[in-house]
Amino acid sequence: LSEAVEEGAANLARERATALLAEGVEAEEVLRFGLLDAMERVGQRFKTSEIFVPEVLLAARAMQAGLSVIEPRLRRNAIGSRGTLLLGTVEGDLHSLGKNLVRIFAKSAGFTVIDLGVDVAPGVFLDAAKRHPEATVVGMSALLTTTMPIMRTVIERFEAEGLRSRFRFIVGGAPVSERYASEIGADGFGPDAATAADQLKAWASEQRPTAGRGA
Ligand code: B12
Repeated sequence: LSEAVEEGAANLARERATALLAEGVEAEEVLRFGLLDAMERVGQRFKTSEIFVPEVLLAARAMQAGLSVIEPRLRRNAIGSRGTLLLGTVEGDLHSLGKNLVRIFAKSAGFTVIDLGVDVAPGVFLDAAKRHPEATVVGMSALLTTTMPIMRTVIERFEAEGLRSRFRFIVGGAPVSERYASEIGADGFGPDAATAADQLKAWASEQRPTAGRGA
């Protein structure tokens, strides 16, 4: 499976992921050793200019194909809705895989996820917040150092519109750190999708944020 992902062979990735599940391999193992490790190697080869954007794009498609096969298994423990998360990759940024994993893990932890997609402008997060009064968490993904600052802009726009106190903000993506998260006024950071889901669960078991927090 990891070879199929590295080679960007989406159909093969789908077939192999299906076969692994049929053989009884756990979805979490397929994710870790079949998909994430492969994408890690793709990242390394991209960094050293051994491969270029088209190959990375094909690998990403193959990873997405594998992800869609294991998604129902990863979600099998879902237990009704614990809350609603607005999720998106920020404006100018087209990286979707990490965000999609956060979506899958959040859903399997029992959250309803409104996935706003990639290249999400601050105004789109705001509109979604207004359209979904049940939402209490905003999750933002950024994979580029040039798009990370948009996360701060989003939080500032929520503050300006008086919506900040309704939400907790959780941020993530390869260049994002705990320190950066606190610098921009986010409430949480997730180095990976599993940690993100743990944070959501911890917040869900607490009370909603009180008015004025994070101002
Ligand atoms: C795949 C990929 C692409 C694909 C994306 C396809 C897709 N559909 O997503 C394509 C080919 C489109 C692409 C394009 C570009 N890319 Co690119 N890409 C990558 C690559 C190789 C892997 C990223 C990935 O999907 N990883 C797998 C996922 C699962 O991991 P993840 O995203 O980090 O997510 C995990 C955590 O970060 C966290 N997480 C993620 N989001 C969130 C959100 C929340 C709320 C939380 C809590 C947690 C969380 O949980 C996730 C799962 O555990 C990285 C290399 C790398 N090491 O990251 C470069 C990388 C991010 N890309 C890079 C660059 C430069 C580009 C381009 C500018 C290249 C170009 N010259 O055009 C363009 C920019 C396009 C744009 N405007 O967005 C650089 C960024 C450098 C920088 N410092 O900013 C990197 C680091 C590669 C490098 N070393 O140079 N890329």
